[in-house]
Amino acid sequence: MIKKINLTNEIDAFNNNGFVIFDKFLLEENIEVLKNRFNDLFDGKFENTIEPDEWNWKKNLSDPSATRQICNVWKSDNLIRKIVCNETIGLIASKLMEWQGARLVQDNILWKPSGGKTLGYHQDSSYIDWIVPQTMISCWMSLDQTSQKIGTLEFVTGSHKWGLSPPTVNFHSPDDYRRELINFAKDNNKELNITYVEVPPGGASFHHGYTWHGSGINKTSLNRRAIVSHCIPSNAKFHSTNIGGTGKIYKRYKKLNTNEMDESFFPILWNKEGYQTFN
Ligand SMILES: O=C(O)CCC(=O)C(=O)O
Repeated sequence: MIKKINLTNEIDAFNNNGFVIFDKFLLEENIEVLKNRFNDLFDGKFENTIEPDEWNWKKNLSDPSATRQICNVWKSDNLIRKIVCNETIGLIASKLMEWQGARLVQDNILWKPSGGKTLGYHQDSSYIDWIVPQTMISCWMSLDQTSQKIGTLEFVTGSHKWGLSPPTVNFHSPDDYRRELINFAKDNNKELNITYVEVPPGGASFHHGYTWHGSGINKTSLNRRAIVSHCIPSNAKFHSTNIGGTGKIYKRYKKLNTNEMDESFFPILWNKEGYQTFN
């Protein structure tokens, strides 16, 4: 599924920049299969008949030029589960964040068609005040050749050192996808140095949950599709009271009388004892 990777200079690069980019990550043999799977999933055809937790874009109902997104597809599709729960992602996430292990908090599949609209700049960790500690790392895997022109994912270099702001209000299709970022930079006297994730099909990036990121309009005639595995520490717990951001959906998986997270809903990808929920 995923190429084995030995981290060398990437740990320093991640600590300095708040992200790291791999040209080769998903094995080539997966790419066409996954593209076909995207057609089914966005048509509402789910292998396990279970519906994903968030179905933000629905065919014939939603804006056809919006970036299409479905969240927690791993529950609906076994191939997506094998990708987003892959132990290599958990291992790299843990090494970069210096965690004892990593678990999946949520996945996304994203499809930005030709002319597809923006995703507003944001910091992923701002959406998880319902988790302790409020920290995250995300692995973004591309099925297509990406470029600035296709509206690829973009990061503000070093912005993981800027602390955490409240969640972005305009996430889906804002006219000015950098507005909240620019306001923050002005108010806090920060310089913006933007890096575009330009990778071949199967390339990937990992970004820190505090790293500001977003993406522009797809100005090409081609599709831009990606799969994202958002990870938290394997020993993370539910916050006993907070319910901001995505908590209004995912806190439904909190059991009575405990703040422990159940691996049935938040699977372990890798931990230093060698355990994985799915292998
Ligand atoms: O693919 C994109 O444009 C945005 C992805 C994103 O926000 C993420 O992976 O956290």
